[in-house]
Amino acid sequence: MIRAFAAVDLGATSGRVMIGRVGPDLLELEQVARFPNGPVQREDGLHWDFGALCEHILDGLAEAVRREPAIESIGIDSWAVDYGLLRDGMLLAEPFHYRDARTARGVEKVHALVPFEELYSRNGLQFLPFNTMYQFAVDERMPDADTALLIPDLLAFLLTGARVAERTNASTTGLLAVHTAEWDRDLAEKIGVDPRILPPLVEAGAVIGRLTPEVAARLGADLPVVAVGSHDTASAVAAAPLPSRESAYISCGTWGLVGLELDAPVVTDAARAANFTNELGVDRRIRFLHNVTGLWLLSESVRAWEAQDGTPIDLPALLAQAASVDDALPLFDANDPSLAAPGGMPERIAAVLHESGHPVPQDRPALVRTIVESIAAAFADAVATAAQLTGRRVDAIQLVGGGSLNELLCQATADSSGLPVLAGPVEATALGNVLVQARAADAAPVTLEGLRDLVSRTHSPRRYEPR
Ligand code: LFR
Repeated sequence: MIRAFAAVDLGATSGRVMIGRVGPDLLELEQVARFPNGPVQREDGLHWDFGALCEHILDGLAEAVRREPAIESIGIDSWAVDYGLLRDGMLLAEPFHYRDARTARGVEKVHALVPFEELYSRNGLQFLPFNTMYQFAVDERMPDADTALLIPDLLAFLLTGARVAERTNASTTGLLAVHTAEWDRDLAEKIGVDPRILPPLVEAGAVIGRLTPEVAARLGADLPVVAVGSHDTASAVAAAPLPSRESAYISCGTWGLVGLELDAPVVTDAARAANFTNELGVDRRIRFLHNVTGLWLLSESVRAWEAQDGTPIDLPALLAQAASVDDALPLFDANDPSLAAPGGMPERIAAVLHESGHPVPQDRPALVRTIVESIAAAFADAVATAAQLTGRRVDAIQLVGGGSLNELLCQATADSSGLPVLAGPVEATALGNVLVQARAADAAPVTLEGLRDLVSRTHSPRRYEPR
């Protein structure tokens, strides 16, 4: 029998609503809606256009139910760390975008109260200036709030009225204790955050609640919302059909999340110095990984060129031109902090190259090639570091997400790492979302390995050998 589920999957540049169909030998997605997403500049900084996102999601879900009346539940995943504050069930302000510059003040404030070494030993998180705890520390609305909800939990609240914190995403806040996976209330207090705003934690697979009567009427169905690996990276890794326990993964979209799946966290001095994170995965696996700036560098460059030209850019054509550039090209540090904010990306990259004494590629194909090769070099570096920090001998890299369609990037990653790259599935995040819902409904295997086996039987990867 074929069972159906709805997945809401929000990335930093676009969002999707999908229907997922699952059977003993079947795992399929049907895209119902796709809408753009991105930072919007408001008077007080960079935000997400949350009102527009909600409308797109509700319209998309209504269309999904119209197309597939057998849908059994809804699951929501998104990028991590960002949140909304509630008071008496009302959203106090539009959620900020994690690339807003105010987080720098949050970092200073928190580190003055609790040094980074202590933070790392408690939460196991790599330093990223936008981790939720830094945002909380400078949020002017905090004193008025009674609840803080991360984006997928906030959406689930708007759909059901239930307030929970799904664990995989909670692990990106900085306030989840790495060894117990419970809120570190003492740490919250130390940085001036009232722990009462932190909602009860739930596991991926738990039912969050049923749709409110208003939402059910709008969608034309009364459905439960089920917690999935609500951090998009957790869902992507859950559906990454790793060929063995020794394989590394790269979940490549706006970011490239590069690492290994472990059973227990690694919070050594070396892991801290290498800035490796211990985020929680589905079934409490540890996502031991490092954030590499991924396709953001490319999408922001394309956005700048489109604004300059006043016409859309044909990215596949540009990538094909980039592939045939044969001059030796300079590499830059993809993780340079000056590349984190939106706007003017080609010039920022040129400045980074210039400062490190490298020539700046003169045309777009050459710059695109430099970008792709630099991302691949950073990927290879992170894989090697992950292997070193854990003592594993990595045998292959499973590259999932949008980046798996970028042949130049996949080949360059194989070449730079000296390892085979298995590319796909492109929609790993939505698949992971659907699979966890299906498992909760007894419509899919019980273990993570069983779920991944279904992915590998239904989505064969493309293999790139190192050259
Ligand atoms: C990927 C991702 C990363 C997280 C970054 C910011 O979409 O969720 O895992 O570090 O976005 O939330």
